[in-house]
Amino acid sequence: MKKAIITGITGQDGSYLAEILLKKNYEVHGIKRRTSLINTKRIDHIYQEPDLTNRNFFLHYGELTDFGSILSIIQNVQPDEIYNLGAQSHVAVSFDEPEYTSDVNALGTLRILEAIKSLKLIDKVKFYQASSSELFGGSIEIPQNENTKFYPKSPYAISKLFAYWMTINYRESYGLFASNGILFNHESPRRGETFVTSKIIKGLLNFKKNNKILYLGNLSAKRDWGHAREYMNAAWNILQHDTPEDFCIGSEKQYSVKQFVELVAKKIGININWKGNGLEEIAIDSHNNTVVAVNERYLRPSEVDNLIADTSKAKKLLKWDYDFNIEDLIEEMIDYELQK
Ligand code: NAP
Ligand code: G4F
Repeated sequence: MKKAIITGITGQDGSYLAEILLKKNYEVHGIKRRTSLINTKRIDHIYQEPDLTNRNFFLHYGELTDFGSILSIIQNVQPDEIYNLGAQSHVAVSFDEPEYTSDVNALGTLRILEAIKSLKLIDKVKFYQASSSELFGGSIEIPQNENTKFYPKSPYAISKLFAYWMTINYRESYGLFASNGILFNHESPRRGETFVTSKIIKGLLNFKKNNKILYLGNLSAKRDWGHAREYMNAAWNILQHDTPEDFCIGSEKQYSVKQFVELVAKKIGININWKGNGLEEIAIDSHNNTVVAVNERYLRPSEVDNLIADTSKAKKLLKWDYDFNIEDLIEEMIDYELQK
């Protein structure tokens, strides 16, 4: 039975990846940091009591900022695969907490790589790094692929750039099987509520129920949004490839934040029209109520305008075949909220 460690097990992606690996008969070890309130909602359905016989799912307290905790978990588990999904993953927050973001995302990755090397596990472990399309940031090349020049535009993206290159450096310097999945935005019912897709869905449902205005930031940013579960299958595939390599994973389709609002509004039966420009832009419903307005608070000091994936390499080498459309994704997210 293969053993895998997942950092970021309590996050959106960690929870999907854990399900996928358990189905493939892995022994899964998740690293979770201590929180004052229990935050295992996304993995409660796969949790196993400590006294269960034949357990194959384990949680370990650990912190990406704490080398000792990372080292001892890797030493005790002796994993075959490590998926580094843990991160301060919010781009806007990274402008407020650039040092912490770098400590977790950049140095956290280095700590894992160094632990693998110190424990002499270079020939045993395969390492997956959760890299991001944010690396492309201000790139003018459309669509973006593995050869597109990086132009990170936030402390988050810069921390991920360090981790990206450190992953390649351990591959080239020491022969570690280490790969970057450069994933474009991916969403699901488990998406954190401060990311724009989840915020829009919850916000428009709230408008429908309570007539409360949804405040957003930049409406014209364009993203390539896919489904997190499908992308975690790709993460697993990346580590099963014959050689360690870096892959772009996305849907190859693009929508603006404004278009996403329109799609959600249509699905839940709010008829909207846009009025005004820039900070004054609003969406109104057929009774002239304001549904969406812009609030400066949600604008970023620097923005990534235009992301869309070219996944030719993954299609060819990993047989990446993504056919989930955005409307189905939105429907799944809305249904989940309504069931709650
Ligand atoms: P997420 O929902 O924010 O989950 C992040 C996970 O990291 C959570 O489990 C979080 O724990 C954990 N974490 C945060 N700080 C930590 C620390 N100091 N030590 C240990 N664990 C820590 O993010 P996600 O959407 O699942 O994304 C997974 C990874 O993919 C991240 O690295 C993200 O940057 C990257 N990525 C995401 C996307 C996307 O569109 N979702 C695209 C490209 C790349 P808590 O639950 O305690 O907060
Ligand atoms: O949903 P977002 O916060 O995601 P963002 O910044 O693209 O980052 C996500 O995807 C990356 C992959 O490309 C990951 F690496 C990263 O970890 C994270 O998962 O914002 C999407 C767009 C941005 O342009 C933002 O400015 O939506 C715009 N936006 C407009 N109003 C807003 C809002 N974003 C948020 N979070 N909240 C708003 O009110």
